[in-house]
Amino acid sequence: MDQSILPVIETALLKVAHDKGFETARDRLEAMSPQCGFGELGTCCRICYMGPCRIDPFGNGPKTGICGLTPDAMVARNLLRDTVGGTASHVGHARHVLLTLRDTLNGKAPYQIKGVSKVMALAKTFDVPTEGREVNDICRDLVNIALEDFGRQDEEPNNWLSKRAPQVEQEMWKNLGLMYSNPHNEIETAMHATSMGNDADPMSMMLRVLKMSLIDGWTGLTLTVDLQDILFGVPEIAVTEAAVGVLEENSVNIAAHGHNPVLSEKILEWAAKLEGQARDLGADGINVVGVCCTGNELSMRHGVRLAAHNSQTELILATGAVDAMVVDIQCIWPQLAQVAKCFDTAFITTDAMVRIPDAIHIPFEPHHADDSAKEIVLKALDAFRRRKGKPVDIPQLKSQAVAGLSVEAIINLLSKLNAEDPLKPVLDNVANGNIFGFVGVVGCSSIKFRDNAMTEEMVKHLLRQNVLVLTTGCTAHICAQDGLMTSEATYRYCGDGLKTVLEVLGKAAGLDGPLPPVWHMGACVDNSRIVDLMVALAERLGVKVGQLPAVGSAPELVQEKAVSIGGSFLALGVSCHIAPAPKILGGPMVTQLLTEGLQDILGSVVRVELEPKAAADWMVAHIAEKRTALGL
Ligand code: NFS
Repeated sequence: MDQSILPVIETALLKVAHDKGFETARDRLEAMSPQCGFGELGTCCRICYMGPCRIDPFGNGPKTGICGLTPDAMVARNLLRDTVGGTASHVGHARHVLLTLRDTLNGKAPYQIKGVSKVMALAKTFDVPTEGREVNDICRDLVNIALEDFGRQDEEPNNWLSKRAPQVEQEMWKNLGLMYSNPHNEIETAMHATSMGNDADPMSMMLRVLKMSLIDGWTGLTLTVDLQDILFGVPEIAVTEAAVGVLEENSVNIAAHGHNPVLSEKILEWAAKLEGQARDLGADGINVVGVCCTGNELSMRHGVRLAAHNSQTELILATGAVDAMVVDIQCIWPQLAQVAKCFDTAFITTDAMVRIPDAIHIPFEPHHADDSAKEIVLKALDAFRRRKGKPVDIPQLKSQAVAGLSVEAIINLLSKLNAEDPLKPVLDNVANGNIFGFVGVVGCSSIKFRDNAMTEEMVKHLLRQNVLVLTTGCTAHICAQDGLMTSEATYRYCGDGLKTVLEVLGKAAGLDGPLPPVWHMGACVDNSRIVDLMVALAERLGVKVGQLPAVGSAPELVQEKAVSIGGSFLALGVSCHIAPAPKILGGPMVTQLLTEGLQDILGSVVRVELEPKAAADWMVAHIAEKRTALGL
């Protein structure tokens, strides 16, 4: 039996909270169980005020909504609204970073262009001339190309989609009418189509789900990451640590939580600048730690240590050791303010869109980034002064982790094995079976699956069968905390083939041992990095992305964003495992479409498996089919 570390960490965290009398999300879930069956099946509609309507899919009672809407239309409409929520979140993030970059170039925001190599790479993609030009000028052209996407009122295809997405797949999307122009218009149209008395055709709405997912993939994720790399640099391989034990009793602990590095990068900068003031207060220093996806961003670019995934956020506050938790956007539980209130912890919201009762609100916008970041760090120092000397309860548990595996970092590493054709060593090892296939394990952490250690156990089953795991988001936190991003994990969990490959790569990377078997590729927006890597492999092989021996998995789905990300994988022809079941089972046609029918349209399917081994077995079998089709 493997000694898993993460269950020990989570038990310790829960104990700290319960010993102090806090109720946790698990308690709230239990009090709410069983959850609404209509909601779970997707056959609850509350869009108009004749409703709410509920349809029992087992045939008891009404067969349609009051307006006559069928169960399939109802679940498709609800699913479309989920993807709109997810896509709007990522597109909003993209636009915020875009405007920050524009303002940086205009001298109105205090940031710099750190990713010159990314500017050059994108200039090539977008045919922007570079000869004899300043980096800022080249960058300004890229910004204008991106801004054009948000202003279009014609039907010309979106720039980021048409230039960044693979060509063969674009043909397929064109034939299905999925190409988009202005993401904002599509979000508006989808909300309009799903309001009362418009689209009632489940198939039409499912096509919109796919279109929305494409917007998520190419504007929400890819554009965001391209621009963040320009502003903050392209990640390089770095060693870090993960789990609650990264908090330090005698340091000013600042937990950066949310998604947008435009805030957290500045917090990191100001923490370094105010380190002296912290020491004057008797602290060992300022300890910035990362939570959720903004934590992933910081770990990827600076090796900042990771403190908590999403379902641990309230638990790390219960240690009493967090002096400030500063948040930007998305995945922020209102409960956090309530826990913080019981300690000296300053819980600080910064975005006008994220106001939480009992939080301290310090508006943060890029033009005045330095003033706000300084104010926030000073608030943390203040909180430390009040906390100093009081008992805290930090479980001394953490794991080492390798992070920073951007596509560029991976290619750099592979170049050491084959400078002319860096992807060849990977493809050779795929061909000989040392790498059986790839799984992108992405998305959230869910209290519904933490007790069966869903993500980490599933990953171990995959590794034993020589499947290389690429991860982002909260599943990256889970893998990091469980020690799966270490050389030791390669020895302990990998099949012989995968172990051999990782040993060679570890040597090339100058590590003491093999490369870890689970590659930390970033935050949820960085799923575009996984896609970029798959596209590069497919193009090198001369096949479609969907033909690769690769699968996506969101083993602990929580957020709407994970639904639209899953859709963007499906649109590429990459099948996805998911748990729990999406809220579609009340619609037989929609369920059939996603679990089987999509195969004929896009070459991908959705599979629901709630147990780690069953999930891994399905993925391995699916990969085996892809290998056979490729003649491997
Ligand atoms: Ni992704 Fe990040 Fe975590 Fe899920 Fe939330 S933090 S963007 S949505 S919960 S992985």
